[in-house]
Amino acid sequence: MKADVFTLFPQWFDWFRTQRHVENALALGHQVEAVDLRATTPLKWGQVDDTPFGGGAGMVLRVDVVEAALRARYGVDPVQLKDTRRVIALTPGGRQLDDAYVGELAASDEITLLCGRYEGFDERILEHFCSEQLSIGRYVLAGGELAAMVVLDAVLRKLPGTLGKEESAVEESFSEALEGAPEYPHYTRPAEWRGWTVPAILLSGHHARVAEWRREQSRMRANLDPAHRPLP
Ligand code: 6GU
Repeated sequence: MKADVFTLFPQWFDWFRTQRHVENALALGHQVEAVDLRATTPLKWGQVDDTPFGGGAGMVLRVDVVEAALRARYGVDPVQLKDTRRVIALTPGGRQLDDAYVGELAASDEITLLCGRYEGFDERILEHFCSEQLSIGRYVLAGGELAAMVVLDAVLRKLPGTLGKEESAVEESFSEALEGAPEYPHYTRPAEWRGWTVPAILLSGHHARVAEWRREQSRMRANLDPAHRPLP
């Protein structure tokens, strides 16, 4: 996986790279690169955004600035670029991120994430340079950077070998292995604390029965919690 993040705040991603599973992914040869939109701006004084036509608050990321950044990076017209790789704009109104979407991205060799700032993107960026728009939920962030980190966190941990234990990303909340249901409850030592005990089945050593209990618990959670309905 090679992920390029176009941003006005590339240094934010220095911290992101120090996260354990991100470090692991990088050590395995995966790449996360923050590309500074300001570095290639065709405008004097390093300008990257401008006031919206028609008036209104805030600033809008310019189409010429994003075109220059994409061209410099990939050496092709960004209008064609989006046909050969996923160029994803991070917008509050985009396709909502879920486990299936994360899986699609994790299966891609290369992805590009575009972070808007201030009021967002000139619409022509979205229309002509992007294959899609992605949102991490129905609320508004001040910029796409934190959303990009959420996406990359979720995507990188799906790549084989980035988590401590290989199978830990398979049977987890909302995964196909659990039929889209939330994960079953976990317990560890001490087996009793303030009179709070652990389900006896987990201490029994019967692996098949433990697996059955977990599936049952997961299904129960899916039915009890309307926010965690199973996949259709
Ligand atoms: Cl991807 N960007 C911004 N700016 N706000 C968001 C978002 C993205 N997803 C939810 N809110």
